[in-house]
Amino acid sequence: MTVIRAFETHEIRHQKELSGVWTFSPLDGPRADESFSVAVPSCWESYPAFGDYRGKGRYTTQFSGGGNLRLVCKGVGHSAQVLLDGETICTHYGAYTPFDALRTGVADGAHTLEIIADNGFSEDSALHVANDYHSYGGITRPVVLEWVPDVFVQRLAFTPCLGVDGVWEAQMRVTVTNLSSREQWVAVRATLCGVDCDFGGVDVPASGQAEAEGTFRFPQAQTYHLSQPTLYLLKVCLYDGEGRALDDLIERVGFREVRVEGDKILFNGEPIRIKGFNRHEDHGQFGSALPFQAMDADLNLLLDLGANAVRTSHYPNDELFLDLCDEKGILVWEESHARGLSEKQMQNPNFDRQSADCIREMLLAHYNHPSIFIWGILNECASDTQYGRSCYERQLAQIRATDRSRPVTFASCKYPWDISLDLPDVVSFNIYPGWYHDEPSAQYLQEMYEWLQDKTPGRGKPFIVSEIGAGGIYGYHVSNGLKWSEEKQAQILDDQLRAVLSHPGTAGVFVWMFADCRVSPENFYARPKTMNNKGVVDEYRRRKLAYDAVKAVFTSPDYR
Ligand code: ADA
Repeated sequence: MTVIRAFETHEIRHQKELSGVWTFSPLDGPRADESFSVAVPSCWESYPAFGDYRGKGRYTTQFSGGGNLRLVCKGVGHSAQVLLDGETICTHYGAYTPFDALRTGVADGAHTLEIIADNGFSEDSALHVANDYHSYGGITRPVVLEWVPDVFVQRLAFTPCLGVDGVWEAQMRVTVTNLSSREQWVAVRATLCGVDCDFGGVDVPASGQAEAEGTFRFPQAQTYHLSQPTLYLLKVCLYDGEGRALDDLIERVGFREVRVEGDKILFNGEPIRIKGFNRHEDHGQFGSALPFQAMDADLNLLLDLGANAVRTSHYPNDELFLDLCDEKGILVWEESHARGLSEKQMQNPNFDRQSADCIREMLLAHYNHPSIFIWGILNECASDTQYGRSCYERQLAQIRATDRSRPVTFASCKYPWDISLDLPDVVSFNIYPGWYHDEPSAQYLQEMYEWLQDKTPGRGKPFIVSEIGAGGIYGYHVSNGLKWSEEKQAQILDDQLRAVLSHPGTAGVFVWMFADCRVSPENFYARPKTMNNKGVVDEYRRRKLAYDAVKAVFTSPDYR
């Protein structure tokens, strides 16, 4: 079985992981309606017969039980229709965020669960489009079945804050759902760091939700430092009038603060210097459905490379990956889904709704991860047009309405035309000197920096170089300076990295990218092997010369 989270999320609520062997039937193409046994989670591209399948596929399994059932899907690529005993119980768009379906009073006995996944491109899909990464198909993250009582904990939001006397405090909000048709009273209590947190009682309206809020002090709490990432289990429990425990939810939290001051990003009051990597959820063997061990191995390579940060380009990641970042003290730039959309693509009638859903689901699911230090949106979209700007404005406002405890940013490539740099807290640019053009890195960066400071409202804000990079094909060795060789890639990265890290005006850099990834075949003409080959390791994590080049810079005493 797979691992769902890096810690137990319930001691009271009964959960059953539905990972395992399911039946898969493609609904389109020459093998339509044939049946195959497949692993869940997985991508259908991992099966030789479906390596390039684009369309719909039906996944089927059975389970037994009854009562109030909550089905949680951590990720289905990219659209899902979920059916219980033949009846649709929910639909969802977007491969990279979790969703759930609730069914009350289900009769005891055997049940059939079907999930129809669809990775097709059409006007209906504004975010999953032919792109410089692959929109894999299938149930790509775990599926979990939960038995919930009539009143249960929907979610829990934890916001730490350092008190004036140096003692950690936290504001907590518990959302409680009532499935029954009458109002219900419950008491809400939590434990954290040896403190009992009493939220009092809440009346939860029939078929509705209520919130319990409180701010508590934690004199024993140790600060979450990147070098010593101390994590605590926060256990919330609901009780009825007789003091009987009804339901629980456990989150894992850390006490730390992120703040922007002038052109610095402060983590617990100290300026951070980002030495990071962009990473796609992609692996030669597993597609986007990386197992726990492969995620862990990726992060171990990142640490070996001397990196301290990862950008989840260009979509929210599996929460298990975020759990591991929390544990290892790796900073995370988490990004909502969108890459390189033109103004016309942003005008797709589904764009606003699909983006807003993705952002909402990302924030609700990932709010408590201490490693996430910044939220990003809309990589390289139309921040240079009025219409595009209005989308950036809306999306940043949506994030700030939920989370004021982290800065927000977007990675732009619109130098020198960007008209949206007044909007984010942190300004970020993707640059490729030496790869897409020949201007020397240091000179190009300095020109951009002067333009930012002299001509834009981005002046004085922290500035991250969110991408630098160059292509290199694993095993292609020539020393005549030709592009795509490992030698040339290593040389360009060395030059770009030294230019960025020695520039006093930047808060740091994210290398594009960690590992080679597959791209949509529709983009193959600019991408040898139908891959984006800018990884410092290839899709099987074999090291290129760039690995040692980046490691040498990241670990050099010159760039502490
Ligand atoms: C962009 C983009 C990446 C990738 C990269 C490249 O900056 O953000 O997704 O496409 O360029 O490889 O050119």
